[in-house]
Amino acid sequence: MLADKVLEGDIQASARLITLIADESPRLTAELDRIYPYTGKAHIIGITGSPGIGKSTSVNALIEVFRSMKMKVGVIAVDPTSPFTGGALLGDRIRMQQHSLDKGVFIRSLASRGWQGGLAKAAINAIHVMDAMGMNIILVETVGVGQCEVDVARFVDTSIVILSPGTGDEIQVAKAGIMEIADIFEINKADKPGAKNLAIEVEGMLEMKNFAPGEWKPSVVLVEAINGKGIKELADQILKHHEYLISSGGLDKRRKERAKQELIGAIEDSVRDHFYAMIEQDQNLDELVDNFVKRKANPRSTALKVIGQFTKQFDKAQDSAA
Ligand SMILES: Nc1nc2c(ncn2[C@@H]2O[C@H](COP(=O)(O)OP(=O)(O)OP(=O)(O)O)[C@@H](O)[C@H]2O)c(=O)[nH]1
Ligand SMILES: [Mg+2]
Repeated sequence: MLADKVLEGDIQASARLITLIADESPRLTAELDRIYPYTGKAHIIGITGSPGIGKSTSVNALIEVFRSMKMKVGVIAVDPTSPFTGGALLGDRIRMQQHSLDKGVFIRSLASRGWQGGLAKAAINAIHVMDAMGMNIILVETVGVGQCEVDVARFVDTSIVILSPGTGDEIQVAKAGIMEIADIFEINKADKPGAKNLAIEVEGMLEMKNFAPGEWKPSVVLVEAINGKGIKELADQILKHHEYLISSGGLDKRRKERAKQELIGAIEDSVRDHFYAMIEQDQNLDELVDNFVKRKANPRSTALKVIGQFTKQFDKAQDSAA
């Protein structure tokens, strides 16, 4: 099993397992079952922001800081806009190549095949693999374009949102509810005019929110990722947030919520699989559709009928599996 090698920290086996995840291989369930008990140790950090804002440059710089602290660092670059073999991620790979000989750094990309929900799930499973192989820090880079980064954000411990001056991003942030997911705001490209004003603006937005005593108030850090400026401060805030999560009990809360989401996802998957398998085999379905088309039955009652049939067959399948 690949999973056994993953648990020994084997880079090649881990890379292959992540490929299986991307391919949605049927072998996956058994492999993931094997590693699951060994997950939950890593500090998972999400980094999101518009295309070209400096996510990869920041990740690259953060790798250096965490490596100097002797931590092992995993990176997952999630790209919902390009296909699996797309060129967009190549740039990231080249940029991060300086770390390619370092055994304490493991970088993988996941790109979309057009099914967003699947991509978030793939990212979460890739996080599990990196966690199980012994990475202390896992950085997850997602482009802030839609639902996907919000989905992934629910699966991280610390969420960094990058903004930069002159992009009009702050309006997007306020609108898209990203304000709610950020634990740290990184104002990148601080070498450009307007960075300080943007930081003040974001701090102003934060002032309008009410924080309970002892609650984490998102920090705003000015960074020039390209020159490594402010990266140490960013890393300090990341570690400070982790300490806060541990001391406040927030980490357990987030992990419980995550476990719940994963369970719901697993239930949905398994119901969907059985359901489609049943529909494929069911001759009765044609008749139901006909009645439906001829307006002899309405959609809701037809659906309930089909679900009733499904439940019976599902029970039967469970009995024979037991
Ligand atoms: N002036 C300036 N440019 C920067 C800074 N950080 C990154 N850049 C430049 O911004 C461009 C995009 O950087 P990336 O790190 O690839 O941005 P990204 O957010 O990962 O981009 P995608 O993954 O394509 O969404 C590159 O040309 C970087 O050199 C900075 O602090 N200042
Ligand atoms: Mg990038």
